[in-house]
Amino acid sequence: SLLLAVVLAPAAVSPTEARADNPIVQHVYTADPAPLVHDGRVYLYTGHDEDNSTNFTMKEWRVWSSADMVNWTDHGSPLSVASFSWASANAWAGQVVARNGKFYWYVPTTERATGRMAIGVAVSDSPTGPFRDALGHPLVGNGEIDPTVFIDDDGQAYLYWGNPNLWYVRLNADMISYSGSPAKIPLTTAGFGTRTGDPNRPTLFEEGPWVYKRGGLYYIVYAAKCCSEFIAYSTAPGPTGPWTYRGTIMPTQGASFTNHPGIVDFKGTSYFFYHNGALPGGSGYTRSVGVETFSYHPDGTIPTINMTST
Ligand code: FUB
Repeated sequence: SLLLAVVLAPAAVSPTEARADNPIVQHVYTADPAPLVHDGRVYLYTGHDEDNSTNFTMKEWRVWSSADMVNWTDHGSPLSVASFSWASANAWAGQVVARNGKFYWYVPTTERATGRMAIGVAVSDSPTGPFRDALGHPLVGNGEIDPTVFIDDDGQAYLYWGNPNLWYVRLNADMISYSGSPAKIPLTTAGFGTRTGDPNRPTLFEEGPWVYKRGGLYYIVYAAKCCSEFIAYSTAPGPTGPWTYRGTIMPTQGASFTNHPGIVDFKGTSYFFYHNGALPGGSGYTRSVGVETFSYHPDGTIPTINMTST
């Protein structure tokens, strides 16, 4: 049986007192965290693992928010597989980005016509929805998963995604179309570390990319080396590379076999979101999202971050 949620009205806690209780959500299983800082709150977008210990059973995405990283408000599920007329199953790892007063939610889900994963985009006037399918068809097809979106200082938006390859494309200003063809980011060992034991996958990159910029440095954080995934990262001088492997951030996945990163700064503190199987009944298919605080080293590198609940 699951515990009660940490889902209450926001309380007055100063940023220096901020702490995180883990797992953040304790009444349902959650996975694939994607935080968004907007207007003084952290919005946390997650998947929802149904209680099934033998495969991914994910029908909807969910939204939570907090003004203090302690008390979280449950905003329910404003987007599900059923929101996409062309989709049939699998509400996998997405991300929301704000632009021009709208909120765009990029998600991988199964395309009914092909039976393969595809990336759709939903739009809303509010970070908590309701969200509606912006296109009526996938934005990216061909079995692709795990989109992350980054808007650079010059306004150019980039969509990245992938497993086993890592792709990017330049989004147009409307955020629901793109220019040019998707490009493969070269998965070199210098860029993404060395994997042993699988000649088809010489680098550590597995899935779940999360791209952002800090202090002029571009970061791509990702799940490494299935199927005891850890979180690793690479950096680059620009949004399209060249990427340099920087090492492990979170070495473990708890009782899960996947892990999945999301990073934001909020009220002066840096937060690292992840998932594991820490709730009662937790497993690789019944995951829960946690968060840890961390401080960048002066050179911009990220310290090792350990889970405080597993
Ligand atoms: O939650 C389903 C899939 O598992 C995600 O798309 C991957 O990133 C992994 O977490």
